[in-house]
Amino acid sequence: MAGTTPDFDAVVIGAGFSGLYMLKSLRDKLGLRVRVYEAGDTVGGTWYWNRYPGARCDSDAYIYVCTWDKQLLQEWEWSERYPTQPEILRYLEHVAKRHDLKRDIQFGTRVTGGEFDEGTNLWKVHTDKGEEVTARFLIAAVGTLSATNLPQFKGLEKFKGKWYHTSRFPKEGVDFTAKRVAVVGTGATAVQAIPEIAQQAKQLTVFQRTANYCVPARNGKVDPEVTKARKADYDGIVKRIRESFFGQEHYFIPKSALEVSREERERELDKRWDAGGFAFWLANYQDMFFSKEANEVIADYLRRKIRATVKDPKVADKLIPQGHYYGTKRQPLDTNYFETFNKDNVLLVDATADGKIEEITEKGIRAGGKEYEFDIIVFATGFDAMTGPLKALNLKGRGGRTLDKEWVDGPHTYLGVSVAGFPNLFTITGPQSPSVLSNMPVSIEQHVEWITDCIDNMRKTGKTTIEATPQAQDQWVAHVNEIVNMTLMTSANSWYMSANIPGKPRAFLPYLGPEGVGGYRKKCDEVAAKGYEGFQLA
Ligand code: NA7
Repeated sequence: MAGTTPDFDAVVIGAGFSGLYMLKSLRDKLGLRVRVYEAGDTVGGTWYWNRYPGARCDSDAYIYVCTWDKQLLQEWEWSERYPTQPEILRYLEHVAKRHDLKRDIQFGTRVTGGEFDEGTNLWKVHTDKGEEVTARFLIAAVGTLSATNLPQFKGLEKFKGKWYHTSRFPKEGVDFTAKRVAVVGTGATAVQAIPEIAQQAKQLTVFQRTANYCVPARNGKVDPEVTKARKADYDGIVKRIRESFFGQEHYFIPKSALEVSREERERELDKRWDAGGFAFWLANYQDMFFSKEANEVIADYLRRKIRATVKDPKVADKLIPQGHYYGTKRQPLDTNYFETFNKDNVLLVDATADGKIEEITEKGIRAGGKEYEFDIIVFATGFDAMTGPLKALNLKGRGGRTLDKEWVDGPHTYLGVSVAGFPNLFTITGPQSPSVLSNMPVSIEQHVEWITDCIDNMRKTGKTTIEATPQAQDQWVAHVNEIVNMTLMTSANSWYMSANIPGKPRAFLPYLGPEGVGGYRKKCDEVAAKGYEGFQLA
């Protein structure tokens, strides 16, 4: 019966940036009864789980914030350009306290399943604590990089030392002093962790499958005058990042990298290199993501930087990326990453082809026919990105359909916020929305506000269910793919392309719209203005 009163108006899964704001909006703006389930024992999401050495944000802190709390924008003082994990966690704790959010969050509880009941039009949600509750709306605020990818290395159970995945580090930390340590992986996480671990460990061996184009973070204190000016201009900043391409104050150079002189190009690249951060990636020549030739001249600049930094030319050769275009894999920001390979206690193992990791042994890792001995192995092997955390919820939509089956060839969503056949389910920063290709808080806030308005609208118009139509979903999926197929992004074996997980169907996971997050926001607003075009409301 559609009239049955549910236990909650909405269940929100996850208490990171997105879950906290979703709770705040539904509870304090709309007055709904909301329950948040969170597997961790406090708030934070990504910033609760990722405690590895060197973990820090790599968007500038002044835009990696809850822009919905204007007073806090003025009050909070970040200690550095890119705050560390503990500092961001403190910030989110403060947000939760300030808005009295914890009273509606049940911690230490993982959602293990959910079914949409077509009789009552309610979601029935199950947890690992044996609870079963009903809710009108189910909102996945589960994050995009939260399902840990631990490759199935043969023999891991035999290893006598200690091993950790970067996304599940112990709270008390790990002491690497006088230890022989392996790091497996060289993505953005490893690039942050390796220089830190190398400072402590007796010997650090890095197993690299794919070398990455890293650019310097240039972390440090922010000039107080700059901070003051930013605080005075926060309304302007928020407007600009919301309308921007990547949710950042970065803008492409409106020229081809090939139409300018070498001198001019070097000057522009130097500027971005010296500024540090994502400017090199996201504020480069506009054809960098489209033209192989334009991409090549920029990649050449980065290769020269690696050679200039790494003393041993053979090691430099190994650290120079091969086989993918610059920018098509997630940009790691580094602080002394390449310099670290100049240290006597650091060894780089090329874990491709001949040096492939064969197995974990009692003593360490066998790769390329050779056994390396370790006290500690750190797996910085990433995540089953974007679709992984959603599939892990074991949701059943109409007719018992599952995301596993519906997404057998990659994600199918409408706007990345809704899935046909799963009424009243919303996915914050879900697959096929800008999400990981943007500054996350900007995309999170856009989705939360859109979902809040949608639910408010449904209440005012007396609707109980909303679901994407299969036609609108098909059109959106085609649009997402059509746009990205015009770029170089699809050529890389990146996690954006689902290529990091064996057997995961190759598909581009986020949305790279022609006008970025600004254009995507406009599109979502138009959908709402047209009475939720592409959705069926009942
Ligand atoms: P990433 O970027 O997925 O990096 C994982 C790394 O682990 C990467 O170098 C992988 O090589 C490597 N990897 C994965 N599986 C294996 C196996 N089986 N053998 C050897 N090496 C392997 O994850 P991160 O945690 O660094 O970053 C994820 C995001 O979190 C980051 O982009 C930010 O948005 C925050 P590959 O490149 O796949 O060849």
